[in-house]
Amino acid sequence: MKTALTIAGSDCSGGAGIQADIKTMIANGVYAMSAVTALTAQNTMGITAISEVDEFFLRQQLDSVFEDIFPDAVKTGIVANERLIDTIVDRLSFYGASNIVVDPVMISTSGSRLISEEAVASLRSRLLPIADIVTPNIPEACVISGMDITDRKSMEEAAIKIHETYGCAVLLKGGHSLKNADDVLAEKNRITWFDNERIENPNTHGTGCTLSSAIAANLAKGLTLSDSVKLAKSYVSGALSCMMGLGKGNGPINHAFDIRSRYTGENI
Ligand code: PXL
Repeated sequence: MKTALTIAGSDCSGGAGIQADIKTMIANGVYAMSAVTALTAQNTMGITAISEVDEFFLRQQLDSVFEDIFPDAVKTGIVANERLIDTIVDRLSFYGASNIVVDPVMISTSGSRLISEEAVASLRSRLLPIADIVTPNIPEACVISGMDITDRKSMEEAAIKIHETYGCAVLLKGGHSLKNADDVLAEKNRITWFDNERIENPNTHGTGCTLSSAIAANLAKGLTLSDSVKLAKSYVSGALSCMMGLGKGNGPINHAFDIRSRYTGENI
């Protein structure tokens, strides 16, 4: 059994963060583990409170996981302050973690600021250099690259710039700002576009968390980076296509869209 670890924040409403990550990892065939960086009180209408865990407790969680069930891949989500980022970088380096996927979460879809200015700086200077792949949306890529991103050409330039600056592969996601779901992957000596039909579902809560966790699960299974991204995008499209429609606001996607068994109550 391949294994993956998410280091991220809890979303009590189940659509994003740790909860989305665990559902995604299970649905993508790996054993899921979690180290919680923050607790959020939120639902599909927005976040009302965030409580960060202290760095010593995060360290205990990471040591507990790595000393026993070594993860084949790691994904990071919300890391709200520099002390937490330092702890993650220190522990992942100490254990020699591989297949590290960084979702550089900064602002929630509902507009809440999720990490401090200082944390953005240390995410760039410390976390990105140890990542295998970073998965910014356009607003996050603008912050990381310092560039304006307005079209495919500038997406490609920004992805290359981030790759050259930090050494990690970059999946720059077009979905947030441009009128398509085309993403560009910049790796060593290679640019790949993933041109996807945009699925007109207003319920997109947790899609970023889901994509990065699916990539981590696929890397854990031994797929190449570009195959991992391709399959992960197809998983997110499937989960969006169900038009699940839970909640009063920006609802979650259906992580279990492809799971049918005697236990789910569906006839097989
Ligand atoms: O999608 C970013 C994100 C990550 N982690 C948690 C979140 C959100 C956005 O709402 O709540 C816990």
